[in-house]
Amino acid sequence: MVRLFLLWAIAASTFAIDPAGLAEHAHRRAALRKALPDAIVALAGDGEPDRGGLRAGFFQESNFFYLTGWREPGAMLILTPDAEYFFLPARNQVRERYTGPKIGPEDAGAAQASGFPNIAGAKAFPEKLRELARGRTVYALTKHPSADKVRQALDGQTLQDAALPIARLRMVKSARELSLIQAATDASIAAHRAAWSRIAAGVHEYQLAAAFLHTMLDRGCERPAYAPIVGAGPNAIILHYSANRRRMDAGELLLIDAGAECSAYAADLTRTLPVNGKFTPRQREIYEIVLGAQKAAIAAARPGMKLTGHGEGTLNQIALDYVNRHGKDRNGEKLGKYYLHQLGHHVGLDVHDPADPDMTLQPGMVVTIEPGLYIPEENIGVRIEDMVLITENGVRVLSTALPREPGAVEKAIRR
Ligand SMILES: [Mn+2]
Repeated sequence: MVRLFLLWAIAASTFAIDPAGLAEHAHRRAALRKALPDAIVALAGDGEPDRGGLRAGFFQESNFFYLTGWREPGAMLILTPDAEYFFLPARNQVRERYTGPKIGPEDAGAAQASGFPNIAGAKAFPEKLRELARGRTVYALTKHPSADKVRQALDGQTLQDAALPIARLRMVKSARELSLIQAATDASIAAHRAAWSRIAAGVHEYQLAAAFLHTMLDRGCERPAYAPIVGAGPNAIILHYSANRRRMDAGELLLIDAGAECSAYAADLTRTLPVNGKFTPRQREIYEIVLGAQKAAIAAARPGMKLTGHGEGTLNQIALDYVNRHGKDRNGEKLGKYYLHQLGHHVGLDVHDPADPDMTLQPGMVVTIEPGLYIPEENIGVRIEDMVLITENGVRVLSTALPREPGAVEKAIRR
């Protein structure tokens, strides 16, 4: 009994209650309920990880986290046009010996910690959902495994996908979110610089990944936002290379695409550097074309533009056009065929944050702008990626503290 009491005391002290955060999560739920009048939304958070979870630990499903801020497994949520229902699993003393104390539906303090005045046990979820769903459209995260709990309860009723309505809310960041994204960006910049300090011929890619991970974890970030990409020479051409096994050599380009997740928010940054501290003339020429394409896209970015796709009014087209107007490959042809991926994506709780592809850029959105050129026959892969906030009349680049001009990059790694 004493032992359990101590565990609860620890739980109460480590589950930080943030009133500003709780108010913001409540505000988001209200906005979603308003966006879906006459419908209900039923969401299950991620469950307690079993065997697979040993590697990664527990992290909440990001839509569920966005709406609740809840960081413990097994919780469920139902939103109706005029009410909210929150469900927590009963406490399990055996499991708590493995994964630590949890807050159960009957615990004093559960309402204060969650911001939901009435909390039911998870066992009550199916029956409550059936009762509320009668004669109404039901939204759930239909592509996420947690929707199985909703399907089981509703047996045969067609579900609408809640992903897009929630994505439309997630696309525009609050002031609080922007400060967390800036903090994740700053930690990632420090971690990139730590990796840069180890660049030298003979060093392995994983040693730079180690320096990146050490610095971001040391600063209190939870995990990398994605597997760090450290690719030298031919590996710089592989877009999502993450084996990080190669020994880098003088004369090669090195591409580092790595970002930290801090207080649940992601950052995503890429730089391309010369292993021996000096670009060859051809490497520098391609680098400057990619940088020029990025600057052209950043200069044109403002509300009303589209980030991806083709045609007038899209930043991706502006970057591609720039590439096609500058430089040539070995056969004297335009470089556009080496521009392999879209210009960027939204960033937030997820490194590839969900987005409505039909929506144009609006103030408060955070996106990456990351043109790249990948020329296998020349062993040249260059990508330059920055985090950009869309403002009322343009953009603010959140990652200017990480050098990107070719001379500044060379200077930063020269020893
Ligand atoms: Mn990216």
